[in-house]
Amino acid sequence: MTHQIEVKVPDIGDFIDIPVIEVLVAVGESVDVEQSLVTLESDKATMEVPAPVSGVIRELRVSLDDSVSEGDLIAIIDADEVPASTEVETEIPPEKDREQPLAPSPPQTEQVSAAGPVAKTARPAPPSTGSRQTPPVPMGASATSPATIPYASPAIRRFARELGVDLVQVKGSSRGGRIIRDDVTGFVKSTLAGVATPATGGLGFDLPPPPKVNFSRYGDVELQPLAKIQKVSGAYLHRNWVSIPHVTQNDLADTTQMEVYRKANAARAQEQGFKLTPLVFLIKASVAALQKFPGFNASLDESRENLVLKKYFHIGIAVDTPGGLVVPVIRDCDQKDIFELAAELADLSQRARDGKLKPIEMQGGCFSISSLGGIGGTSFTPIINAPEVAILGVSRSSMRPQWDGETFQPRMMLPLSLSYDHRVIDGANGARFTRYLASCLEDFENMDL
Ligand code: CAO
Repeated sequence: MTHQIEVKVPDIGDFIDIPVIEVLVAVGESVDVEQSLVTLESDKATMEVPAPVSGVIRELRVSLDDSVSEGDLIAIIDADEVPASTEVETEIPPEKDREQPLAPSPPQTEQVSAAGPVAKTARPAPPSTGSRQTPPVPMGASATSPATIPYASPAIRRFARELGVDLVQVKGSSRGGRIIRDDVTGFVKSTLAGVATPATGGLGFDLPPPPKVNFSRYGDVELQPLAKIQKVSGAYLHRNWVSIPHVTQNDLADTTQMEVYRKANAARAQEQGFKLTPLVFLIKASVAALQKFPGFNASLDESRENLVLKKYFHIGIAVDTPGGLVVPVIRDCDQKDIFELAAELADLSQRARDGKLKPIEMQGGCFSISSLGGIGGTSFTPIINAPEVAILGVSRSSMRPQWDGETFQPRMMLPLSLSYDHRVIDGANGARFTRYLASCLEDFENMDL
């Protein structure tokens, strides 16, 4: 007798469209009661959805990077036993089970919501014939074949992800080759000491460990834990910095005329409750440059042999918040005018600072802009937001003397710093893109504002 149990997303508070960051089981795999099936990650927390019963995974209805909300179907389990809380019992003849193992008819399933997110992970069952997927490292992880899928609990996978460790390279010392925390820390130590030889595509820097210093020997100190966003984004920034060959191209755009136009329209924006800053012109100029140079509106696919060219223009904007850096995405910037962009930017950046962005609002970007123009500086090296291939850094514009062939003229010059992925973009195109973007700002009247 087979009892089919539907596992749905439990009550997860006010959150909707939470990304699935880990799928921890595969169809056909045996699961224990309370074994985690998937991991969901909101901007505030990571939660695992456990199996309400033991049995065999019959169907998986979610994939990595799907977004789910309360009540969405995650999986159907052929339960070993009917849990006491279920109301309907369904018997499926074994013959039918064999004929259509992946297509149970909906009325024959029982509905059980998972008990709720669990803070601590239940011990996973040892791997059988089923496969476990490696954690999705957001923003451009490489795929792992089932043959190389490491055997580790979700908590260990999360720990490894925070440290930027690829578990494929770690040898498990526990029963059945399961990877435990000590294996991960041991791997990190040996890598830092230059001992480990990465098996597959690892970075394997042969660096000495950072010095261990007792700072209090030199004066008073205080320990301040990093904010959650800093810890999460720090790992990704580190990965992007060490795994992408960055080149930063600097240029200056003459925004003297654009500034006259912007100031003339500032009051109109003010009346509508937002500011018209240079950033919206930069978004428009970026879209124009991405349209002219499609290779910048692209990502490397998992094989790293093809470029995925995007036909949409979603621009991520780095926003400085009390908890750390976040990058909300303004969608379809080619279809919005500068006032619409300014209104959306004001809304997104305010909600980013209030910690109220939905995960979906930070996904799907094609190209990012990091503007420090409101603060100062003359140039910097922005870190590419993988899987994007370029990011524009903007510093503060200032009046500078420009030679017009006869004399120096005072012009409002805006510094641009474009970091690009040199595996995908060569230096000449990096310079062409940046110059074209600057020329769009200089001839702003020709832009689709
Ligand atoms: N040159 C001169 N002035 C500039 C400017 C520039 N490039 N960019 C903005 N300004 C001015 C604005 O016009 C505004 O002037 P007023 O107050 O007189 O109107 C002032 O600086 C402040 O602008 P702002 O920062 O509030 O607005 P913005 O649209 O330029 O930026 C946002 C919005 C959310 C991107 C920004 O507030 C922010 O968070 N920036 C930090 C991004 C960051 O941390 N990046 C680093 C990431 S690490 O790579």
